Amino acid sequence: MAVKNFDRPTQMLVERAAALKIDTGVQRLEAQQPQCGFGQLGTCCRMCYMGPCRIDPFGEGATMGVCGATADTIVCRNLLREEVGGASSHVGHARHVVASFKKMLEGKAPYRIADREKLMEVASGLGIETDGRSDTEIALEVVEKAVEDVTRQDDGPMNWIRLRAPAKEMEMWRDLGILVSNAHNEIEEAMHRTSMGNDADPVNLLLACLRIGLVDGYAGLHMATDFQDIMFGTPEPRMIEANMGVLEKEKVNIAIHGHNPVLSEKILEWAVKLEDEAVREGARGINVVGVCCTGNELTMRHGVPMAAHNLQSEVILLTGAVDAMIVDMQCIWPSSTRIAECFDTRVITTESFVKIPGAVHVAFEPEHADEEAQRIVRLAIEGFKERKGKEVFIPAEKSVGLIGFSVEAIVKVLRKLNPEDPLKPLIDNIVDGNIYGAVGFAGCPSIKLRATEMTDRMAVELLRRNVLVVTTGCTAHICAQAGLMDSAATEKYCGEGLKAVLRALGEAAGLDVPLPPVWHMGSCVDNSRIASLLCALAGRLDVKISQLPVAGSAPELVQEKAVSIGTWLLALGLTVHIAPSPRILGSPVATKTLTEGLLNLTGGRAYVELDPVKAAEGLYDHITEKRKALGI
Ligand code: NFS
Ligand code: SF4
Repeated sequence: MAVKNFDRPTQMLVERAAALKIDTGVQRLEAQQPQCGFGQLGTCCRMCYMGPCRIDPFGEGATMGVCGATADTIVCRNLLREEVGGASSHVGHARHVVASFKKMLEGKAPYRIADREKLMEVASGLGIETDGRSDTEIALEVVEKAVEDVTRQDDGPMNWIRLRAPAKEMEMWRDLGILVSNAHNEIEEAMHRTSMGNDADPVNLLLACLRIGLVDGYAGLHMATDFQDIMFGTPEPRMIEANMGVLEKEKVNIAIHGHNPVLSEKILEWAVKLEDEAVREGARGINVVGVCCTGNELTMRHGVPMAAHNLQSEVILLTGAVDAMIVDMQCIWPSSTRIAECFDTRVITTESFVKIPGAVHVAFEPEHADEEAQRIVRLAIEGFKERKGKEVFIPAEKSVGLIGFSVEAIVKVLRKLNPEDPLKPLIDNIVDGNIYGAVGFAGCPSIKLRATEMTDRMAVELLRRNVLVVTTGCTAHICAQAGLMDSAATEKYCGEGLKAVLRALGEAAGLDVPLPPVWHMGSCVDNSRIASLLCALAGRLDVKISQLPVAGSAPELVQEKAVSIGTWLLALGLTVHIAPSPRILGSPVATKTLTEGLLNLTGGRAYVELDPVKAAEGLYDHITEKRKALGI
């Protein structure tokens, strides 16, 4: 087996797998080598049965598919379909949450409104009358507005764009003709457009990519965050532990994995309520730990430990200490059950459209959330009974971090410094250069780039240059594990200016330590929070988002979802760093448009760089240019 250079806990478990003759992604990636060059460049088409067709990027073989489609057409069609995959996931996630919320309002599902203030903020933003009406009446109208965004047949724009998009950018999108009105229609049209014999114009296809980016951002990310905050509460800062060392041998370990907090919130609730049953079976309690994004949701709202990012979602099972891994939707590796069956671990699927051979399926319906959550927790206790007394293998490492940086929480701290104009202290520090700029990290850990510690090394390089880092999703897990959410990291890694700001903010927050240099803003759908912060800053300064000294990065691109999020950020006018390259290099038009041409349309730009130090330098240079243009 090739020796990778993963962090120690991951590496230990990968080696344990090899010793036990269990395959992990490491071996499977090796078995895939060499991976198809046509696929990597995006020049393979399977849209019809005269194909599959492949275009030779060196111009020596075929230059067109059987139907005459060029590399440009093929690449742009493929890119759009990737984005449809991503946007469907986010819109589907939001729709599931909205549906559960509606059932709750109708008295059919055992949930409640946790953040009334957020409900009122969203309602008034949507133009809903709140005076003299009950919370339920108001909330039902909020639901109606959300449903309109997947049903309306007029020219829109979507309610959630009106609610959350910055004004200047909305105008720009109107001029570009990409202001969308109905997420489902857009997804349908993108599939229609890309099927054989429709759109062959690469530029028109790329504009359609921007449309899907907006669908993703507003009917997916923003909508999901808004409803989740209303239903489960808006995150506030708290201390957490991270890494696989949070598993406890003597407790029933429940790993919750996936994305939808409607399920995981209930599991957490019942894990507490059923603790006595676990104790009767000889456990010292029940330990709920978070994997991937639903882990982030529970971490942000309840301080549940962040056990594993996506790459670790299979290796954590090799500890033998996970009694049940409960999954809902997205990012779940089918290999999980094959590893779980070597131990006493139950993998429990819960969604009708997410089943895995070898898993126990407990259909989770919000109406019966309590019964099903109890059943699931009891399955975990059963797993513990079987495991009790057997050897486990838990790498001891764990780190601590301060997390919970919702925009509301950030503004609350800033208000202590300036009650009337809370963004002013932030802006003053940006102008002074104490905060040279900011970069938002999003997305996944890639088995292809984890060994270079792409995310964590980039973060450190940026902090050194006084660039603040905010993060979501699995890059948040990576940063937490690397200790970058601990205040000690501020002293250790930040440039002097940033250090001073974080010390002052720590004091304002009532802590006797600085704030950490990497701010955990939530799950992947909570990239909406990063956008809200940018929107507020741009609004306060009366500039476009593309003028701010900031950038985005998906340092270890894995998922289609990251591609659609990235496109939304491009539509907002951001420079977005991506590694590895999205599958566009086979198309000269796509490559040029996304890396240069877009600058004239939205101000955004895709930037590909696989070396962490160079990537950080590239983003730093970008920030420098933006600062110059602003005259600061
Ligand atoms: Ni985002 Fe979250 Fe993780 Fe990547 Fe998957 S869990 S939605 S896609 S792998 S960050
Ligand atoms: Fe080939 Fe055209 Fe069919 Fe694609 S749509 S598989 S390029 S013939």
